[in-house]
Amino acid sequence: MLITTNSKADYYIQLEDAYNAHNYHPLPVVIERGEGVFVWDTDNKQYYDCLSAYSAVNQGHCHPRLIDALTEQAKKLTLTSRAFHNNLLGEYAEFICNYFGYDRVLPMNTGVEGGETAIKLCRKWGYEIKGIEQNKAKIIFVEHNFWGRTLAAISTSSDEGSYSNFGPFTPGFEIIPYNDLPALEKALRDKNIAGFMLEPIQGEAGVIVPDDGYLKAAYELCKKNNVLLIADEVQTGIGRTGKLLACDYESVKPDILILGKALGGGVLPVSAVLSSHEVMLTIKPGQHGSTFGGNPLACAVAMEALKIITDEKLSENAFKMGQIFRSRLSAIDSPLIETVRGKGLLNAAVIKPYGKGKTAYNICLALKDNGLLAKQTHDHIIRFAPPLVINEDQVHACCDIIEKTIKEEGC
Ligand code: IF1
Repeated sequence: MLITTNSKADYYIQLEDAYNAHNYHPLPVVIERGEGVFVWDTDNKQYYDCLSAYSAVNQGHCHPRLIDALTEQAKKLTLTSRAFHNNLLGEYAEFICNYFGYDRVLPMNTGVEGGETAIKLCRKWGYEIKGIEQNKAKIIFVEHNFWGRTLAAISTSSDEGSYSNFGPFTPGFEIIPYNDLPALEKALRDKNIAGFMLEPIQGEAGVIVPDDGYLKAAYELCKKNNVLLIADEVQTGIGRTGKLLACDYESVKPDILILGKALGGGVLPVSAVLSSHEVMLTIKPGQHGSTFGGNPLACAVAMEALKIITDEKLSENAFKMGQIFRSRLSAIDSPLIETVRGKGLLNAAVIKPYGKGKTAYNICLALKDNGLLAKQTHDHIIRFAPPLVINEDQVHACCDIIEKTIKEEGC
């Protein structure tokens, strides 16, 4: 295709536009290189990455230990399929089960595969252990959840853009309001409920932090009703919110834990579902799996990704840097900012249209021009989620850019 432009970025954008599905509307920036908290575009302009690929790059871009783990293993063995054993899967399974305190793991690749796996495990447990009548099992979800783009995932969505014209939808799901214990108590009276699946903090919904105690109380209600609590920590897990898991803030140990994104350190798609012997062993050989699930390359990378979180104390750093970040943003005196919220380094600024009716997208464009990349979620919320390796000077530099931009846009 003949593209006439003097700009490298424009060339790549036009090429992408000509040959890709239009299932995204990215910011007009073309990234070519990444290291730590920084990325550089095709004109070698540096940016602070305040999205971290939606929390998949918690360890920072191209972490040398991850690149080494990837390249060393890639020279030896990358994929055997599960038709045969390999020398890393057992070691990885033991490592990750001990790391998070679970009996067993079912390795998958993407976060949504983790969610699908959790639902299959929960239903199987519902029929074979809880004794729910065949094909009557239900799982409760919350409004404004996001756990991926598969048909099951969009069947639980309350966002029309996610499900419109993709029906018919998967049955057996109920949706209740988030952060609403009476609604959960009422829904749990149904004896066909097998599970309750939620994000401990809702990411895509706009970094919605539930009331203190909600998660713990929800867990207790599930226990009381013999229902499995399924925590989707694909985005909130692995240090992002200032603890290893967001569930750790309330000492809740979910019956089924879903991990993804930063489990692969932003280098490979790696997801995992962790649970007890009782739940996990309801799935027998041949009843679930995937070509790449548990591949040796992913095992090597995921073990290193988790070791980095511990060795570099990235959960603790996220906690401290997040406090600085929120206090700096909350101190910005601007009619544009309605509120700032989040935990650890999963934060959001809620923008209210002011005067020129600025949207969050406009501000993200201006932030880009000022050297910081962030993405809006919905029209009025900007998520700020830098890699967890960010240091105090870099947090202040990011906040200086945000403050400067907000003042310029809001004046
Ligand atoms: C896109 C959103 C975030 C997730 C949670 C499971 C998954 C995700 C809590 C599925 C994935 C990604 C998907 C990605 C953008 C991003 C996203 F904006 F779409 F909603 F982070 F908020 N559970 N979230 O956040 O994991 O299958 O993608 O590996 O679709 O563009 P996945």
